[in-house]
Amino acid sequence: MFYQFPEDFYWGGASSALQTEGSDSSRGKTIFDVFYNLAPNRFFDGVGPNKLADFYHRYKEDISLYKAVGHNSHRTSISWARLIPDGDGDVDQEAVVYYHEVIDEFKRQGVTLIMNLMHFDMPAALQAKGGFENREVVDAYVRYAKICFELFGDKVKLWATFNEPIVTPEGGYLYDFHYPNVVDFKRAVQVSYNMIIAHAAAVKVFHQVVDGGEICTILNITPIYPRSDNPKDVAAARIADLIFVRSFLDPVLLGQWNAELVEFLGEHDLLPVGLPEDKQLIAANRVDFIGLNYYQPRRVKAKEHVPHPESVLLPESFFDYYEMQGRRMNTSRGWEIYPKAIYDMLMTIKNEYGNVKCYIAENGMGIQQEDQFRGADGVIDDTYRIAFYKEHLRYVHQAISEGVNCFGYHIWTPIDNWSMINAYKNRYGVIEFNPQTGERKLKRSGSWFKELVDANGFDD
Ligand code: BGP
Repeated sequence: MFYQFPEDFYWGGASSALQTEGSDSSRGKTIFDVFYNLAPNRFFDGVGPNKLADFYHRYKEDISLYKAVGHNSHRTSISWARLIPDGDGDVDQEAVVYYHEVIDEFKRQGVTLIMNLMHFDMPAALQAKGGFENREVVDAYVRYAKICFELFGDKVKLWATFNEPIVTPEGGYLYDFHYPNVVDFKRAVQVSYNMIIAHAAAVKVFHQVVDGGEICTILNITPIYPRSDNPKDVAAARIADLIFVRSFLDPVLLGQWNAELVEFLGEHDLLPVGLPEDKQLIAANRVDFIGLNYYQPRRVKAKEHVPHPESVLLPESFFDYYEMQGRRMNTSRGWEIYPKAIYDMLMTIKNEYGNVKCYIAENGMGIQQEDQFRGADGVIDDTYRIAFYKEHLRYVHQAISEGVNCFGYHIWTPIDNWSMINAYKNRYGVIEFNPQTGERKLKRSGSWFKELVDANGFDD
């Protein structure tokens, strides 16, 4: 069967400033520079945010490579700390020139840009003031957003406020995998709340400043399933769903907080502090479309012993092997591969959120020690990645045929890149990047992706 996608479908990939540009110029410090200085051993192989692919100097070549693998669209981000090194002060003019050049180059090469404002990379100077726990930092974010819209809004018409905003409270305030390494549920809730306010205020400014533009946020609303029919597991999965999915999805799409979540937080004395006008701000500033990142589902089981109320909230990640072509993919990211969840996620948007326009903003397969799959011709023979994409795209296709308003599919990520704490451990690219030599080289999946886009679909 041939899986045909709609006309003008957005095929492309995603990246972020912090993970690609490099810190060798005047960029201000971010929380990842601080974290790396404090604890380099928390980063895979001790590799920090200073060893990057140097998109900052090589962007023309890299955009050509995106084209070479067929991409007609791309999402990246502006580095807040590059544009405004201390987060809230002077705008760096070198950065303004740089981003204009990058945007122009995307246009010149015919790649439509979706520009994101923040991809986990809070400026260090603002984190020192409390990060998103501090309402003044919300104002600094809105100022940053406005500056970006004013500078670049006549050239870029599609924007995003955040990539996976839940990761900031989840990693920085709950599970200790990102700086500031706080573990405090109440503070995590306050950070989430303030980020939603920041988002809504940025959406408001966007519509005042950018003519004919559309703005989204990009959420990893990973579908959540109970591990069994046991009512305790079902109840735990519902709580995880409220916290990790509905917390952002409801305010950005419905313009209101999820009532069940508010009740739950109230019962556990976790309610955040806000201002009376916040409700109205959220209600009046819903997104124009939504970006959806999907990697793996969450499978939740209730803890048997619950010493603290929050313990029940911690879903355990589920490890699985991926069997493909006789190879046991135990080198993979360790994330379960469950393609149907991408369909479930899209159907949730259609059935529960008014079928708002959406696109898959990240989907990809991270492989460790990928070098072992290099063929005799020197090319990484990542047929497993091609199979992974096909399995997910079949479900995206099915969702579209059932009426989901999905206009694109972006992979994470075109060129292997550095990642916050995991550095170069998991390789996702359809183009190989060698961190030692700086060389870029198409993998087999890169050539396949180009064929996919040229045909606007695939045969299977
Ligand atoms: C997503 C993030 C990306 C990227 C990806 C892979 O959640 O938006 O920035 O990091 O995950 O993560 P990792 O490289 O840690 O496997």
